[in-house]
Amino acid sequence: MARNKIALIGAGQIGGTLAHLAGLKELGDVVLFDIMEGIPQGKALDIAESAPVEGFDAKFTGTQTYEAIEGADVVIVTAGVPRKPGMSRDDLIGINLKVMEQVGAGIRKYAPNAFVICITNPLDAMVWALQKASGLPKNMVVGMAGVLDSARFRHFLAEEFNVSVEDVTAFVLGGHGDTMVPLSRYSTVAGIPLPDLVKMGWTSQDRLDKIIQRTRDGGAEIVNLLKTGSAFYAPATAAIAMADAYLKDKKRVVPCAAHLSGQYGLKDIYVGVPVVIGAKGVERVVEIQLDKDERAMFEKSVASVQGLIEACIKIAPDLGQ
Ligand code: A3D
Repeated sequence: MARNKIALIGAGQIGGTLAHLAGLKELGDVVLFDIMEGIPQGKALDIAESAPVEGFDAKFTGTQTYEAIEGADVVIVTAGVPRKPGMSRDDLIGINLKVMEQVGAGIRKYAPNAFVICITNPLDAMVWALQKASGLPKNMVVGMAGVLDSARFRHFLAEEFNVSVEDVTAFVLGGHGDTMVPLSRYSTVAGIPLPDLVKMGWTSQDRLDKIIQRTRDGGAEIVNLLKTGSAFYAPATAAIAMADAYLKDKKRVVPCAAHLSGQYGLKDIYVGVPVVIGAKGVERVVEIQLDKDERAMFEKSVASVQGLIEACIKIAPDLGQ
């Protein structure tokens, strides 16, 4: 059986980390594509040279040509620019939309059967544009955000309760951004929902609200610390978990920016919802019941994603067809 092939479009901070993780986990051979000459080649060689020490077998190739991604099973897209302190994710739309059009054309030509995971920001609008530009089936194109956002929430909760991160589950909905909707009643410690933990005196509602806000601002917190880019270790890990679910047909239930065609009363939009990922890509969108407050927060988040998609259509009217 041939090894899987994983194409990484964008070999920057996240792209390099993705390549290293894909190697360590032996997910397959890795092709790093970037417009910057030497960067993907240098990272590919550096990671290949770590393989004898770690003891993993995978081939790493750096390239500036789309032909090299031919036949990829998974494509993970980080191409574009990240934000700097003071910038919102939405400020990136002009540059990154053009990048999605180029990348989409490359995927359409050389990797039309791949499962495509978009990470480029502003996430929900960019994955929408990437699906349109690539023409791939909607269930085969997803955005990574919810796995990262819920991992941030889990980390903060585990610290608050002084328990293992493994026993904390967290649930977030909506767009990746300031309007994301962390859902307390579906987030648990070993199955005990957060509102019950407040009643049990493990934390106060006030402290929980602060953790929720910190989760929403999780990306900005890291941008402000790094000053020269945005988070890359946790975003890469999150996308690799999604690739792994697809390649191994794990049928994992994870929050992703997925295409909606009527679910949650929405059409032709990508937004963060729980989905099942298996060998057929997004195999199912999980529709949960939202209470009045949750619905209102979700609608606010959806409105902000819709605004970004409209901005994309203004810049590139063809995508709206
Ligand atoms: P960075 O280290 O700058 O890497 C981006 C790479 O893309 C660079 O090496 C560029 O040369 C390359 N690139 C630019 N244009 C093209 C093009 N047309 N074709 C191919 N490659 C190109 O950024 P990063 O890796 O830190 O972040 C990548 C993206 O992910 C940014 O848009 C971030 O905002 C985004 N991001 C998203 C999340 C989510 O949770 C969704 C988290 C963190 C970062």
